[in-house]
Amino acid sequence: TSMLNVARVAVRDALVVPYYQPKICLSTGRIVGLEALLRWRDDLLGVQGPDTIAAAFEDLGLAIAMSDRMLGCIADDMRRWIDRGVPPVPVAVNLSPAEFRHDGLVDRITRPFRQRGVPFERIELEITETVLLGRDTDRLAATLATFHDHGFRIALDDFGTGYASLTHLKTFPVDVIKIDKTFVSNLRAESHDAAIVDAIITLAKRLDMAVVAEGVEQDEQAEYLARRGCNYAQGYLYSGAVPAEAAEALLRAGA
Ligand code: G
Ligand code: G
Ligand code: MN
Ligand code: NA
Repeated sequence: TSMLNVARVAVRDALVVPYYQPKICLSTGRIVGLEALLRWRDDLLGVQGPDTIAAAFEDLGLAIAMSDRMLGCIADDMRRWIDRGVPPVPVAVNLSPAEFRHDGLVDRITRPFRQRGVPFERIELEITETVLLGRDTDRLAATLATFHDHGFRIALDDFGTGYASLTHLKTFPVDVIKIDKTFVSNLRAESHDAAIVDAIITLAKRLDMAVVAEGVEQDEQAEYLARRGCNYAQGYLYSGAVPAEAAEALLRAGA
């Protein structure tokens, strides 16, 4: 069955595409960014997310190929938006721990954007704390500093769910903290989650970092976050991840 899986994956590789979820400014309500999220359009299964496919790709040794395909598609989409005069916003790209185990990461990530003349300043690299786990810290700091020097922004994803988060904030060139959606989903004033969210926002501001709340589904959550000074929000309240054409329409309408 493993050969069968390899074959299926190879055949369907061309169906892996980025969808884009808007990032909203909580004070203006405008779209100020997009996050590229991997999707697999399958005729039988419908649209599938990373939960079902990413692990399979990784097991088959195709994590890098999948990432290269995502980056190529994202760079193509951004080039097309520039050419069509779509209001430009930064696009966030998720990097997996597997990618950090391979050499040539900086070259791999920069090439598709350089080839298409997409400015690196428009790319935000999202890194989870699991990427940082068990890695040579000095080497990782140097890699992230190189990305930063190129103009990429660095975001710490799923913040608060990982390990030794606070050390990472002073060791790595972090521009953005993304509050994990588990803290946002039960956000009520006086709750433990509210205390944690408040603390993350305060921390981000003191460190001069932007802060994004993920998984915002209700008006009350957005209002609470805005009141506390959270900069940006993503979530089904605004939009899930949508195909490139729909993202383009959102940018034209809302940016
Ligand atoms: O959008 P969704 O719920 O399906 O994403 C699930 C998880 O998969 C998220 O944590 C996200 O960070 C991760 N993910 C989504 N797209 C990509 C991608 O292109 N590359 C990597 N490495 N992870 C992704
Ligand atoms: O990279 P990251 O793990 O943060 O990816 C975000 C994940 O959260 C994606 O799988 C995305 O589809 C999902 N997501 C986005 N908005 C919402 C939301 O409002 N609620 C929930 N439960 N999940 C969301
Ligand atoms: Mn993310
Ligand atoms: Na996240």
